[in-house]
Amino acid sequence: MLIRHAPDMKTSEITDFHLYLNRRSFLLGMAALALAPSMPAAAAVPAGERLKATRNERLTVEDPPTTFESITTYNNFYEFGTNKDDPARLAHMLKARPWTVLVDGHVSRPKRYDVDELVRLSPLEERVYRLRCVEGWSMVIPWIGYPLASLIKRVQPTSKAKFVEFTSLLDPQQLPGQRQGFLSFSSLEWPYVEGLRLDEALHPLTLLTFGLYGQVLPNQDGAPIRVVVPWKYGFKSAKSIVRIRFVAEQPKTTWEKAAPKEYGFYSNANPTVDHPRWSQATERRIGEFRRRKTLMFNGYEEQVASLYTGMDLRKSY
Ligand SMILES: Nc1nc2c(c(=O)[nH]1)N[C@H]1C(S)=C(S)[C@@H](COP(=O)(O)O)O[C@H]1N2
Ligand SMILES: [Mo]
Repeated sequence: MLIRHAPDMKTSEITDFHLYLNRRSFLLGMAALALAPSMPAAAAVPAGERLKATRNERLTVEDPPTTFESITTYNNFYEFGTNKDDPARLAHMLKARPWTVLVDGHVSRPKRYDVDELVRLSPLEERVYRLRCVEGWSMVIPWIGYPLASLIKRVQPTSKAKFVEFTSLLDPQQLPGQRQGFLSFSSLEWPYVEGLRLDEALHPLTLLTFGLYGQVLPNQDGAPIRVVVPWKYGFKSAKSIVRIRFVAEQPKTTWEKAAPKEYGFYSNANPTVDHPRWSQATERRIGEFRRRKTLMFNGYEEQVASLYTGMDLRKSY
């Protein structure tokens, strides 16, 4: 996101800083190639364990789903590298089970959950959602999960809880992108941290996911547990979560810390608010040729606009 050029970008818009990053990326990439023991070639995506769910027709979009192949081979998961095919190539390094998630902070019933306990906490639904990446591409993904609100109600936030912070796994052994010098730039702080306002986290569209396309989440898509917030840019949907913390202050997110002018806390998909370096008016749906118009709140305006009444979405980008 920070480095890759959005398709709409003009060369003149690329700052020296980003040119520097790209050159550095290339050189480091060459160095890594020279040093790395022979990496396994891109393996075919293995068939995952089945995960049963009931389709929620009401909250399923009509757009045809992106192919399983694309959903699992074209990814953003910087813990494995910045190229779209890095996660599919390297995500086998992640051990998604056993796995626990600490749910704590301002709640009456904090608890460390085993992920398999979380899977069974509430009935699993299949919901086909759009995913719009801030870089200008989009997908349609049949997720399996249940509303994050079900878990939130279970742990009972206190009146002090105003925001929810999501923390992804920190483990350079399993996540090579967290190793010193592996990525082309050092501007990202690990672990990956994201956040939502409590009312956004409680919104019925916000999904805690464990699978997609009828099977458990492939590692590259955020196994074993990932939050999905379909009206926001993709980076708000943190992968491989180990902690969900209820806090009083707005969390400092990874991308906000890296480039505050480019990636705000809200990051609602909005065709009328451009990224400083490119337009957000259109997107390329993976698998399609022509660009589509980006929809306000990624097409979920009717359901979520009321969360933001009275807010200036240019300021709270
Ligand atoms: N932990 C973590 N979560 C992450 C990311 C990441 O780099 N690390 N990338 C984000 C971005 S930028 C996008 S667009 C989506 C991509 O999800 P997908 O690869 O399943 O399509 O994951 C988001 N969640
Ligand atoms: Mo993204």
